[in-house]
Amino acid sequence: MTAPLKGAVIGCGFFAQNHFAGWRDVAGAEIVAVCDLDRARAEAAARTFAAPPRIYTDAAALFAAEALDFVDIPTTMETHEALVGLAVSHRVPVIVQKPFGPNLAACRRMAAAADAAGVPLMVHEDFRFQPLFRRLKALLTAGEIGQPTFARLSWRTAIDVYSNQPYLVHTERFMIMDVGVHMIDLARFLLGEAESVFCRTQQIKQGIAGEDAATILLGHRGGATGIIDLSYAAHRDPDPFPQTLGEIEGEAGSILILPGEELVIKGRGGSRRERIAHDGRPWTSEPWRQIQDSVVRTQQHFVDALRAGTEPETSARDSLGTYAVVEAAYASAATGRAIDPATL
Ligand code: NAD
Ligand code: 89Y
Repeated sequence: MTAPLKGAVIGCGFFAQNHFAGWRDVAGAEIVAVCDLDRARAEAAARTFAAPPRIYTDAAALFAAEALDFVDIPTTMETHEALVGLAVSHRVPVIVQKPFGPNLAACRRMAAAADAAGVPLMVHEDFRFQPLFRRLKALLTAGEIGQPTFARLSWRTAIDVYSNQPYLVHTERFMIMDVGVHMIDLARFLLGEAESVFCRTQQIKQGIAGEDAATILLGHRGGATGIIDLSYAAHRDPDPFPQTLGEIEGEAGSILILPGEELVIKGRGGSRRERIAHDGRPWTSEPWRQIQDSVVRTQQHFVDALRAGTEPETSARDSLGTYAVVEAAYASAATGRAIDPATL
């Protein structure tokens, strides 16, 4: 049997708890070291493993001491360029959480550095690995609804996101960076690249630094129109967090994404409903289960790609397409004009 790949996790905060649980379920990898500026967080993380990993508070010391096959970086975006640069300088393959970087220029610098060094770099973009979106993609690929003509991806909630992720109060590029990146990646995954982006942003909650709602109109290269609507200030009963709802229409049918991970399909195979099942992992819980399942699938995809020597779906190179749309959305919101991401 091939030995498991040895990995380290840098960043042991809120969302990293899902990464630790996820790594325990991934085949072909083991975590040998954890690192956080806050020693208590790294120690707590180490205690969650049956074979406790070594503990670091300094990423440079971690890379100097450990022989690693990969590093996982679930820290916030402003730290990514320095940490990815460190990993690349040690020729250690990286999976880094979304948002990839705070702007397109930073994303391009990270992608170029990894490319020049021949070091694999993947963005942990997990929504497309949710079983629901794998099923949706399979239906589109099979031609169930014909050529897509329209899609709406909707994320509207009023959960108190600020308790678990307090840095979001101070983030100037907020809603589009935090959840918009997931929706833009999904739109590219399902409908292909966008050549026109129009966006309007709103700040509804008082006292935060950035936008907490955004509506983005996409013109896709194949001719389809896409709408992405996002809000952290949408008061609903029941609150659908963290579900992405919406619909896709094609020349021969449609697929609705309803609450409860239900697809309503009218297509070449007739009309029917499908409910998407969870993976049944004992450590997942509502309302996060849909995202938690996708964390493990994202990590497994990274490990499988490393072992096979193939480019992962959300490689740095591919993700530049997502972050060009992000940049275009902010530029559109600032100017009131539609922007072609290819011009940025
Ligand atoms: P957090 O602030 O709770 O955790 C980040 C941790 O990184 C902190 O403990 C901090 O001390 C540590 N850290 C920062 N710089 C470091 C460095 N140089 N060396 C070592 N440790 C360092 O943040 P979070 O809420 O866990 O979010 C982390 C990332 O995960 C964000 O980018 C967020 O957008 C993303 N996220 C993704 C999803 C998803 O579904 N994919 C969900 C939630 C959060
Ligand atoms: O930060 C967000 C994300 O990426 O997924 C869910 C989240 O944690 C809160 O909406």
